[in-house]
Formats: sequence, structure tokens, C-alpha cells
Amino acid sequence: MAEKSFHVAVAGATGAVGNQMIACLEERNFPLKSLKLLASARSVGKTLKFRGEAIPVEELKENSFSNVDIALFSAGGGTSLKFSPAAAKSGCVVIDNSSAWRMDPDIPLVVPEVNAHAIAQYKTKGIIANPNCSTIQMVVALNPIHRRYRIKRIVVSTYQAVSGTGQKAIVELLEQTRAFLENRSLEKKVYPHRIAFNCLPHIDVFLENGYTKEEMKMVNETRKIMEDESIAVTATTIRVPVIYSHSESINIETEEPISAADVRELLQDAPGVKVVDDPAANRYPMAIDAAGQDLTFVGRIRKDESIANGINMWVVADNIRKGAATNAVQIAEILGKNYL
Ligand code: 25A
Ligand code: L14
Repeated sequence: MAEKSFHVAVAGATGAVGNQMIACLEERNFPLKSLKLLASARSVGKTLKFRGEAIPVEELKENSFSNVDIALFSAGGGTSLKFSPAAAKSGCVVIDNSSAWRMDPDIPLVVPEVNAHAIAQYKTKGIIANPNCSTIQMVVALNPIHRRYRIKRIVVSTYQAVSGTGQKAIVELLEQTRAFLENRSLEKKVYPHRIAFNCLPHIDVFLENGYTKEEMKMVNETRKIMEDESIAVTATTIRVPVIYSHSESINIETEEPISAADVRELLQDAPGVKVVDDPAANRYPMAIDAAGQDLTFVGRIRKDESIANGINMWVVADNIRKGAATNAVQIAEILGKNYL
């Protein structure tokens, strides 16, 4: 029997994540019947390369999905709220990268290494949500530990790349850096303060409780994906002048006794994880090494000597790939293979 193949659309194709989605479909040899590229009217007239071919960008409209099986959305929350329901209604399955649908109880929130089985719930609304980038890499690293040692509490601080905010933020970091080095005045368009040579304790908007929305995504999405509301999570999310890959300092407290060697051994065989942990040789995960990769890198694994059952670790992954595009394409692969 011939392999099944699908009509796929990418909405937000000209953005940082959309571009990478197209690259992932090509690299992973996704079984395609056709590929449609959608963005706002601003991008009409542009073409993007796929398998050596220049594909024109079309304007995203409600009727863009009549002959589409799977739509990968990464055009921001507002666009997704507006267009995903129409896309789903016309019979395609939407895999959405924005935060718009993630906490909807009728919509599965999926990291294939952790809860691939949840994809089955796509039928209720025809939408599957792709989690927040910082959350994805954290649960890939922590889920195996939780299953074996029961995590009671997670304390995480992030060091997040500007590419999370899209192409325009990459341009802002580069332009501010150049202006700073050339002693010219700096322009601020994307972030409220200079990001070049700085750290901002501010990602997404501030909420009433004093946390940012990005911090609360890490709390709520982690529990939903790991399917355990009892895990206590507290997060501080920081923007750093890095282009690709988020880094995270993670502290966990477990129910069962745990050692650094236990964690190293467990993560050695964990899906989607690569342990890089040889401090004597100056080997530990770094953003510049994770960029362009699909794995989640874990290192600096050590006992938290201040409590009975605690571990500290450093977790790094490419936020645009595993944190967004790769995860979405992995979901599409399972959806196509097992459900469509
Ligand atoms: O709305 P949110 O949720 O706050 O999301 C904010 C941004 O975060 C990115 C994405 O940025 C989004 O716009 N994003 C969303 N989820 C993400 C995630 N999980 C994420 N980033 C990382 N991880 P982006 O710029 O990289 O990508 C945006 C894409 O969405 C398309 N788009 C936007 N609004 C749309 C739309 N498509 C259809 N309908 C709409 N209403 C967008 O296409 C892009 O593909 P575009 O055509 O609007 O922009 C293409 C080029 O145009 C330039 N540009 C952008 N804004 C302006 C502009 N030029 C002039 N004026 C502007 N205001 C850019 O250079 C872009 O390359
Ligand atoms: O997926 O880094 O919810 O500015 C929104 C903010 C992704 C990252 C999401 C950022 C994010 C983003």
C-alpha cells in the first residue's frame, strides 16, 4: 500500500517559526501532496523555497483551507483565534503554535515525547495546541524523572533568546548591537528597553499576580502536559541577548530519594534528550551548540545539597525548532500516521 500523504498549509509562513516549519517539513521528508504558504497581505508577492522550488505566499483567509488536511499555524494568538475555527470547520486539523488555545480543556496540548496519546482528542475541536517553547524543553527533560521519582516542586529560571518574539526581534538585537558598537543612538521598537548587552526580567505581558504571562504558561502548561495538577511550579523568565536557543536553570524536589547519577542514567535513554555533562572537560549545554538542533540538551546535573531530595540542572534547546516548528511537525507526523 502506498504511504498516506497530505495537503498541508503553513499559516504565518514568512515568520521566524513559519520559515522553520517549512524547513522541518523538507528535512523530515514529510509525506506531502501539496504545500500552501499563507501570511498576511503584507507578504503577498514574496516566494519561499521548498525542495528547491519557489512557492508564492498567499493571503490567509477564512476560505484558504478548503483542500487542506493539516494546517500548521504560527501567526500569533490573534490571527489564530480568528482563523483556526474556520480552518477546522472546513475539515482540516489545525496544529497551532500560539498561546490562544493551549489551556482550552477540549484541546490537546502535546509534546510527543511526553503525551503523544493526547493527540487523539483533536476530534473535539479540530485543533491541537503546540506548547510554549520554554515549557516544551522543560517537560522533555523532566517527564522521565517525574515518572520514576515523582516531582513535587519545580523552580525554574529561563534565559530566553530574542527569536521567540519573531523575526523583528532578531533584527532589533542585531541593529542595537551594531549601533552600540558604533556609538550611535539606539532604537527600541520591540522591547521596552535595550536588549543588546542587557537582560530583561520581562517576557510577554505582566499579570495581576505580578508574574508575566510567559511565567504562568510554564506553570499551567507543565501540569497539563505531564497530566498532574499536583506538581508545584514557579518560574522567572528572562530575555537575554541570544538569537537562538533558550537556556533554563531548573531545580526540582522529588518524593523519592534521587541522586545526580540516577538522573544522568535515566536521561541517557530518554526520548529527545542528550546529556552533555562533563564539567572537567568544560562540557555543558550551550545555546550556540543547541541552535539548529532538535534535541533537548541537559547538563550541570547535581544534587541540591540544601534539601533531602533535590536536583539542579541546566537545560538548553533551540526555541524555534524543538520549542516550536519541530514539535509541531512531529505532532503532524503522528496525526497523519495514526489518526488521518
Ligand atoms: O500576536 P502574538 O501572539 O503576540 O505574536 C507575536 C509574534 O510572535 C511570533 C510571530 O512573529 C508573531 O507575529 N510568534 C508567534 N508564536 C510564536 C512562537 N511560539 C512566535 N514566535 C516564536 N515562537 P513573526 O514575525 O516571526 O511571525 C509572524 C508570522 O505571522 C504572519 N502574520 C502576522 N499577522 C498575520 C499573519 N498572517 C496572516 N494574517 C495576519 N493577520 C506574519 O506574516 C509572519 O509570517 P506577515 O505577512 O505579517 O509578515 C511578514 C514579514 O513582514 C514584516 N512585518 C511584520 N510586521 C510588520 C512588517 N512589515 C511592516 N510592518 C509591520 N507591522 C516582517 O519582516 C515579516 O518577515
Ligand atoms: O509561545 O519569546 O507563548 O517573546 C510567546 C512569547 C513564545 C515566545 C509563546 C517570546 C511565546 C515569546
